[in-house]
Amino acid sequence: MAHYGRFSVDTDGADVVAVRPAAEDGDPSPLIGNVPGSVTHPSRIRRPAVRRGWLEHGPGPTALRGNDSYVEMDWDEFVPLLAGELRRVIDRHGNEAIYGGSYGWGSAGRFHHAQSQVHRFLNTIGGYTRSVGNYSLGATNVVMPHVMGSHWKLFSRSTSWDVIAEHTDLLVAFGGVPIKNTFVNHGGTSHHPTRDALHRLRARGGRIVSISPLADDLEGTAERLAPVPGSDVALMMALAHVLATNGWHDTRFLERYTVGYDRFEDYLLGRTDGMSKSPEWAEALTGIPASVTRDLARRMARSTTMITVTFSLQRTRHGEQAPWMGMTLAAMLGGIGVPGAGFGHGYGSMNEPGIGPVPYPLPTLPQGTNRVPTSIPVAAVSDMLLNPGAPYDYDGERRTFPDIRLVHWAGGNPFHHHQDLGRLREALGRPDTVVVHDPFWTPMAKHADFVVPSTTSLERDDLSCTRNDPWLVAMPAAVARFADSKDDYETFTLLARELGIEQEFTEGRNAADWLRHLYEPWRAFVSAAGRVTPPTFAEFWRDGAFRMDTEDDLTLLADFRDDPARAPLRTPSGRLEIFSETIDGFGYDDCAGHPRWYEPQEWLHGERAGRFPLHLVANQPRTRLHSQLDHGAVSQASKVQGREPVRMHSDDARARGLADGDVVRVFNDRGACLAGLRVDDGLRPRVVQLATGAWYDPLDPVDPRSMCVHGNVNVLTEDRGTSSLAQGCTGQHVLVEIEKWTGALPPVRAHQPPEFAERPQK
Ligand code: PGD
Repeated sequence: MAHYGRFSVDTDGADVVAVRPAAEDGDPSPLIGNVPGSVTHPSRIRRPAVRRGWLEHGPGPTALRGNDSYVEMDWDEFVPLLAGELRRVIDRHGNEAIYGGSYGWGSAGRFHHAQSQVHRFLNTIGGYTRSVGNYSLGATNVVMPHVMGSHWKLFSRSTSWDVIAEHTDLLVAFGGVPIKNTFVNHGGTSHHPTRDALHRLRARGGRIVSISPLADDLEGTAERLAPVPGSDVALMMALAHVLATNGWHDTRFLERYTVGYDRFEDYLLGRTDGMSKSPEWAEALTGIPASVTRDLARRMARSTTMITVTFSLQRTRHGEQAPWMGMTLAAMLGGIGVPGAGFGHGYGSMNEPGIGPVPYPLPTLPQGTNRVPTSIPVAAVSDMLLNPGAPYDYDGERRTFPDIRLVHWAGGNPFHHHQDLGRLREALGRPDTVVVHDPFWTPMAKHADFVVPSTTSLERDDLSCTRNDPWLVAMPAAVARFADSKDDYETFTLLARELGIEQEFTEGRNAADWLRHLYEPWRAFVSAAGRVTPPTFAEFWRDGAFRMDTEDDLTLLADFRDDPARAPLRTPSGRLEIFSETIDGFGYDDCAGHPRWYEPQEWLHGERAGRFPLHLVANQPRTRLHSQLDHGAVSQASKVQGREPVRMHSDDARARGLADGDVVRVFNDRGACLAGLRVDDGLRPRVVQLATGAWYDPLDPVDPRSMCVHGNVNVLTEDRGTSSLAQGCTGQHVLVEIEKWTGALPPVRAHQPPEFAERPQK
C-alpha cells in the first residue's frame, strides 16, 4: 500500500521490477509506475553519513549546509555521535531548542510512519518544539473550526460521492475537481471513485461548472469559467450579491442555522464600506462578465447545488476567505445538510472527501506526551530559525519564536514543501545541528549534518489503513533492506539505548511485536463494539487484507440540519458563523470577523505584475506524489530536456518567441529556475503552471539564491503566511516572468548522491 494506491509487486530479490494495481481499484493511479527501480536507485542513502564540516568544526551555525561533502561511517560510530549531540543540546539549551516532529507525508504504514516514530522518540527524550497544522490546509485548519466547528467533518464525513452522483443537479467547483490529486490519500487508498462519480452525475443530467484558470482541473464535459487567479472570493461575493439583492437567499436557513448574516450583508451590499460587491464590481477583478455571474447565481438558486472549494484556493495569501466564503454562499442557498446540496471542501484535492469513514478508531502507534508546550504554525519554519525571540501573531495569540539549536527531521522534504528556498537555505544555516532521516539523498538530506539511511516501505513489514478507506492491508516486506539502511524504529531504538531510555521507547517490543500489539487490542475493541469481527493477527497476515465497514451515503451536516439543538456545531454559537465574534475580537487587519475580499499581492492586477506579468500556479504534480520518486519512470517521462514542465498559453509563448520543448528560465526577484516549456491553450492567457516536486538542484550550491537547474518552483514563491489568523502556506500562487534559456544547458544532478570525503584530520 502507498499513499497513491494498493498494489502488488514482482521483484528480482533486490528491487521491484513490476507493479500491479489491486483488483478492486477500478481507476488505479499511474503513480505506482514510479515504484519499479526505486529501492536500489543511485539516490538511495547507503550508509549513515555526517557532513564533513560538522566533523571538522563541531556543531554551530554555518553557510556550508547544502555545500559540503559527507563522511560515511558505521552505525557503531554514528549512533553515539548523534546521541551525544542530542544530549549536549538538551543539557545546554533544554528540550525546547529541538525542533522536530517533522512535517511531511513519509510513507503509508501505521507503525513505520516516520512522523509517528520521530514524535514518539522526541517525546521520550523529554519533548521538543513541534509544529501545528499542515501545508495542505494551513488556513482551513484554523478558520473552519471557528466558523464551522469540527473542521475534520468536512473531510471525514463529507457528502459521499454516491450521494452527489445521485442528487446534485449543479456542481459549482471552485478550483475544479482535479482527478490527478485524487490519485492520492494520506495513509493509503484502495480505490479511486471520483471520475466515475462525475460520470454518473453527468449521465443523470447533472451539470458541472469548473471555475479554474486551468482547463484540466476538470476532465470531461463541464462549463468552465476561468477567472483571474486569486479572484475566486470576489466571484463568490458577486454570486452572493445576486442572491441577496433578488431575495433568492434562504432567510429561514440563515436564521435557524447561522449567526451574523446581517453583518456580512452590510458589507456585501456596501453599507459598511460604500462598495457594493455586485457582479459589475467583481467583473473588474475576475474578468468574468457580470451577465455570466448573474446567470450562474440564478441557476444555483433554482437547483440542487453543491459548492465545492479545493484546498488549493486556501493555499494563497488570505486563504482563509475561500472556504469561509464558500460555506457562506452555500448557507445563503440553504442547502447545507440536504443530500446533493450544500458545501464541500477538497473534492479533487485528495481522494478522501466523498469516501465514507471507518466508524471506529484505527490501530495507532502511541506517541507519548510532549513536555515542551512550544509550537509554531508549520509554515513558519524559516521565520522561526531566522528570528529567535521575535514576536508573531497566530490564532488570537501573540507568541514568540523559540531559539532552535537542533532540527530533527524524518519523513518530509522542506525543499519540496516550503516556500522561498533561498530563505530556507539561510534559515537552515542557523541551528547548531540538522538531522535528517530519509531513504533518499533529497535536497533536505543534502542540507543535513547527520544523514540517517531509512528503509522504504517496500523493505519492512507493516500494516496500513486510513480513516476513509475500508481496507486494512498487510504490507509484508517485498525485498531485503537496501545497503546499510535501517527502519527508523530501529535507529530510534539504538539512539534511545545510547541515551539510556530504550525501555521507555520500545516498551520491550521489536517491530514485529509492535505490529501484533497495534492489531490485537484494536481487534478486541472492534469486536466488542459488535460491528465486525476482525480475524486474528495471524489470519490477517496470511490473508493479506481485511475489509472493515465504512459509513456510506453521508450528507455533510445532515444531523445538524435535522436538529441543530441536538447536534450543534462546535462553534461558540453552535451554528455556522458567517460572522465570528472570536475572529473579530482578534482585531486583525488581514482577517476580519466575516468573509471579505482582500486584494492579493501576487496577482495580475497588482503593481508587481508590471515587473512579473505571468501568474504562476504552483500546484500538485500529476506524475508523482509531491517530491517522492521524482526519479521514477512516470515522473521522468514528463520532463522536458530533463527539466520540470512549465505550461503556457500559445499567445504568451508567441509573444516571447518560445516554442514547445524549449528550455526556459522562470524568474522573479526571489529566484529563478529552468523548466521545459509545454504550450497548452487550456490555460488562461497570462497564467502559467509549474508543479511542485522537482528536486532542488542549485547551479551554484554556494549561493543560497542560486538558480535551480531542474525546475523547483519554490525558489520563486513567497514565504509569507495566509494571515495573522492561520499563518498557513501560501505557495500556490506567484508572479513570474519567463524567457528563453540561451546559455549552455547545465546538467541535472538532483538525483545523484553528494560528494563523499575522507574523515577530516583533527
Ligand atoms: P514529500 O515529497 O511527500 O513532501 O510536502 P512533503 O514534505 O510531505 O516528502 C516526504 C519525504 O518522506 C520524502 O523525502 C520521502 O523520501 C520520505 N520518506 C518516505 N518514506 C519514509 C520513511 O519511511 N522514513 C523516512 N525517514 N522518510 C521517508 C508536501 C507538502 O508540500 C504538501 S502536503 C502540500 S499540500 C503543499 N503544497 C504546495 C503547493 O501547492 N505549492 C507550493 N508551492 N508548495 C507546496 N508545498 C506543500
